[in-house]
Amino acid sequence: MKATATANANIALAKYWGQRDIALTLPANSSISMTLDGLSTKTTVEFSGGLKQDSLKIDGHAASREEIARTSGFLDIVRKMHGTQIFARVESENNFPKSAGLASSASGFAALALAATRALGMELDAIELSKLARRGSGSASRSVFGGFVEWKKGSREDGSDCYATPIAPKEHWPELKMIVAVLTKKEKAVSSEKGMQLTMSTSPLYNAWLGSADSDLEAAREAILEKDFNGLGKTAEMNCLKMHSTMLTTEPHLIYWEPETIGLMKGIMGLREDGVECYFTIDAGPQVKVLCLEKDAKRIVKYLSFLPGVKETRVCGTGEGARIAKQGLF
Ligand code: 2P0
Repeated sequence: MKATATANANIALAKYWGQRDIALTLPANSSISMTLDGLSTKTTVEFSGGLKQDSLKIDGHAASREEIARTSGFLDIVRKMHGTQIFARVESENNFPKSAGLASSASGFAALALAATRALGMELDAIELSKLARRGSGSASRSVFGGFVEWKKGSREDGSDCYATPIAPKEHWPELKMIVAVLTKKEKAVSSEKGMQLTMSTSPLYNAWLGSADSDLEAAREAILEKDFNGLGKTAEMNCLKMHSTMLTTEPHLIYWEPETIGLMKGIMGLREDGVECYFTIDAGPQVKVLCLEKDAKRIVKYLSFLPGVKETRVCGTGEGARIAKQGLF
């Protein structure tokens, strides 16, 4: 009745923004991501007949009411699949700040999906696990797999064709790195789910986003398969700016950037003008991630450390998918 799983965060290179079905977490567009080796969540789940409700600890602290409600809602789906009604004790640890645009919900729900199903003795295949993780957080469907991953939006109303699959394993492109620059450890004010709903209903640019999502997806997939660094970097950076253009033009405006975020964007563009190949990408938060090749990573980290507001940098390679861990958190 107890199991522990670890999953890594992922960062999208062709991003997901918008849902065609909120209750089932079905996206309006497909997306492609890289699973990162440096950012992970470990989660232990124990179901026990004696519990009167689910409990949740994150990073050693009792979770907020909203976090418990979201986790319980997800566990209800697992309980329904299994045909049980017993509650669970859940503890989770991130090796990076949660809810700050570093994809903690992706690694968190991928780890929870695997740990919770195993704790109940269920052995889901990777595609079923991806569909289940998706119900907790859309991007978690991608963290089930390592390497480079595509999450297909699917077309069925019940979501049965909406899951992630690997494009290339983590060994495919070892020279590719993503430098995560942490600017603030504050949690974001507007959740991605709420932000997406506001964007879809109010941004005049949202249709343009959907109109170019498929061509960005194709370009990113092809660049990954061909290991075309500049092709991938250009596609990812432009795709990120298109997504943020829809956020900026949402009512009320969704400005996930801090002044230091813009400083880093300009810094990366400046480095590129000086001949260093690197590209930025930013999610629903202020942190900046820099796509680069291993040979340039040290120089870029040094440069970033001189820019205002950079608290921490981590050089990440492609990581592995969700897996069972031997050592539990309790
Ligand atoms: C992505 N994001 O493709 C896009 C790009 C953010 C910007 O998936 O509410 O993690 O955080 O659980 O699915 C963030 O949304 O939702 C996301 P939350 P999710 O990575």
